[in-house]
This record gives sequence, structure tokens and C-alpha cells, in this order.
Amino acid sequence: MTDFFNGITPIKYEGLDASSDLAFRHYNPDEIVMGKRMADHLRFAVAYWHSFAWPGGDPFGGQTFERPWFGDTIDLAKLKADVAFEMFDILGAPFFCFHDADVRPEGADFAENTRNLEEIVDYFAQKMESSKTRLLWGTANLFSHRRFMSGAATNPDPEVFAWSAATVKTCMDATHKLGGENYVLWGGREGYETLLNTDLTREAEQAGAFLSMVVDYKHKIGFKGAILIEPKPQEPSKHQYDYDVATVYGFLKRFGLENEVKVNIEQGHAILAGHSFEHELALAASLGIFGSIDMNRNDYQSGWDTDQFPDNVPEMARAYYEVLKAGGFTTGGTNFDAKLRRQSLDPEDLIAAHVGAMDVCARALKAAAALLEDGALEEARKARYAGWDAPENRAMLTSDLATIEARVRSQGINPAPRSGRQERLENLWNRFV
Ligand code: XLS
Ligand code: NI
Ligand code: NI
Repeated sequence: MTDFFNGITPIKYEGLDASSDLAFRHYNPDEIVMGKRMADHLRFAVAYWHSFAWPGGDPFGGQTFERPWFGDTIDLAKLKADVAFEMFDILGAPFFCFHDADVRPEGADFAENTRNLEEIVDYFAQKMESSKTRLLWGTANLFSHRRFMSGAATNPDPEVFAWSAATVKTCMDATHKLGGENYVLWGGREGYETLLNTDLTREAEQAGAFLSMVVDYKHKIGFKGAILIEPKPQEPSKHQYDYDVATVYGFLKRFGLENEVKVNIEQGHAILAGHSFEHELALAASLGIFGSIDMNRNDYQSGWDTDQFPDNVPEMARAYYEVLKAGGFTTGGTNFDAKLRRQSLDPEDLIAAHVGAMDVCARALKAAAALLEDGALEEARKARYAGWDAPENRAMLTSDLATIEARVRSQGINPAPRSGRQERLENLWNRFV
């Protein structure tokens, strides 16, 4: 035991009458929602990087957090792991997620990086024997180190491509060894700063080849989890290739990977792309590539990926409605890719942030489930398209323009506009949230 969370005992569900700050008021892991435990619906994950590796900097100032495990040695990396697993236990968090660079010290070369990663992976494996927390996903940090400044897979320098491919292999091995349920690729530097020095054609070919190798390697090692791409339109690059769900789908189709790779959709990234979160979720589900979510919000005024813990139940309910409609998570889950504000220095802040986030997710899930079970919204949606159930109407979809023209003339078709009933549906929605 470390003394970092000294005195904080495991968080319990105490309902609305809870007197303590650090109690669940809505998240009751064993409560059954639509036939399934709440914990199994939500599948919460703690993000290692924000909670344990991020020093609290912003563009105008450096580190604000002083954590006893900060520093680049194996012993400190193990202390960090000790504290992380203590927090997972306190929260009853079913999952965590990590990048290689979050968990191991940076080595002098590739071999040392790999040795460091393997030593920490063994340490995690040992801890996971007695912990209930599993690995939702692993990933490689191919964006922080200066070698990645011009991209990883899409770098003009083939040596960076090689380093990146080799690193992803080691991170897939690590994820596989720890029983991870997904492997994520987020390409923060896969994009460009200026088109003046960028060859889009080459970079897309490199990205396609890279992802194909990731998929091949998954099958080679027998990794049963999902490969997920996390779309984001920009930041840190001016333009990122995995802009949004639609763009990622086009890329997957182009390289024949649409049945092999799904998406991890982050709320804040959807907003940066000019979409709502539920738009991205609904589209991914309809394209058959919905995988997992990062449930962290941006500040709506700052226009930056501020990675705040979620707090907006009505918006989140729209998201979980789409998740439930898609049949829920299979390998995916709800990752809090969220960090404290840099003034939130206390260990209690880290716990409270997650407790609050888990509670608002539970409220949103319950509201979405109630609406789905009620059925009125889906009935209204169905009724709106009911005309398409008639065989002569459906037949138009495999017909041709001239035949349809003849039909319009002979039947005297003259459509009468009908209400979309948006306000009534909004009123219905608001009765549940
Ligand atoms: C950054 C991304 C990143 C991914 C994992 O904006 O959200 O944290 O989730 O590399
Ligand atoms: Ni993000
Ligand atoms: Ni993310």
C-alpha cells in the first residue's frame, strides 16, 4: 500500500441520501437496466495518462501537480502503477487504458524502450492477478516525442515509419499479454501543418499500409480484441487525416479494412469536427464500425480539446441512447480520457472527478434506457418512414428514373408535406431526462 490516497476507502453506492462527497448516488453497478448490470452496460475505464502521467501544464505554465512517482525511472514507474491500481480499487473501476509512454520510463533507444515496457507489463500482470480491473485498451504514444513531430505512419522519413511500426508491435504484444479487449490508434500527428511541404497521396498510402500491417499482426498473434481508430479533426496537427467517423470509414473502405477496424469516438473530438457526439455514434453504428467511447467533454467556449470530466446529463443521455440502440458495447466501454483542472491538486480531486463522472454516466444511461423501453420515440421514427413498407414504394430503390416518371404520371403522385414533429419529440425526450 502507498499512502497517496490515505484514508480514502472504496466508494460505495449510497443512493440520493448519501451524505459523503465520495459516494455514488446513481451508479449502482449491480442494478439491472434493460436486463443487464449497469456496470456491464457502462464498462468504465480510467485513462492512465491523464490521471497519473500528466503534470498539470498548459501553454502558459508548466507542472502544477507534485506526485511522488514523477520521474523517469523503473522504480518510479512501479510506484505509479501501485497508486494507479489503488485508485482502480477505490473506484471499483472495471477497466483502465494506457499508452506505452504513460507507464514506462523513456529509454535511450528502441531496445531499452521495449525492455522497460515489458518490465512494467509484467508488473501490471502481477497486479491484475489480485485486482478486478481489466485492460479496456492499450495504445502507442506516437505523438509526444520529438521524433514524431512530422507524423508516425505518415512521416516523410521511412525510419520514423519503421520505429512506429516496431513500437506498435510491442504495444500490441503488451495489450495481448494483459488480455486487453481493444487496441487503439489515435493519430495526433498523422496529418499536416502545411500543404506546402506535404504529399497527401504518399501519406495516405503509408497510413493504409501501416493499418493493414496492424490488422495482419492482430490475426497473426491471435488477438481477439477490436482494432479501433480514434477520429479527431485537428489538434495537435492543423489537419488530421482521421477527421471524423465518415472520413475514417472512407479510408477503411479504400484499403479494404472496413470489416476489420472500428472506431473509438470521443465526445470532445466530435465537437471539434463540428458534429454532435450522437451524430458520430449514430453514423458509426449505421456503418457497422461502432466500437468504444471516450466520454470527456470540451469547454464549449474555448474551442480546444480540454478533456474535462463529463457533467452534462441531457447531452450524455443522447449519446447513451445511440449506444443502447446500437446494441450496447461489445468489446468497447466508457473511457474517461479526462484530466483534472490544473488547480485540482489533491488526491481527493482525482477520486471525486471519477465518482462524479461515473454518476452522471449512470443518470444518462438510465434516462436513455427508460426512453428506449418506453418506445414512443422509436414508434414515431418508424411511423415517419412507414410509406416505405409498401412493396410498390420499396421497389423504387431498385428501379430507374424513367419507370418512376411513368409511375408519377399514371398515379398522379403529388406529395403532401407532413410535420416532422420535432418539438413534440423534444418534449417527449425531455420527460425522460
Ligand atoms: C487525444 C486523444 C488521445 C487518445 C489516445 O486527443 O483523445 O488521448 O484517446 O491516444
Ligand atoms: Ni482527445
Ligand atoms: Ni481520446
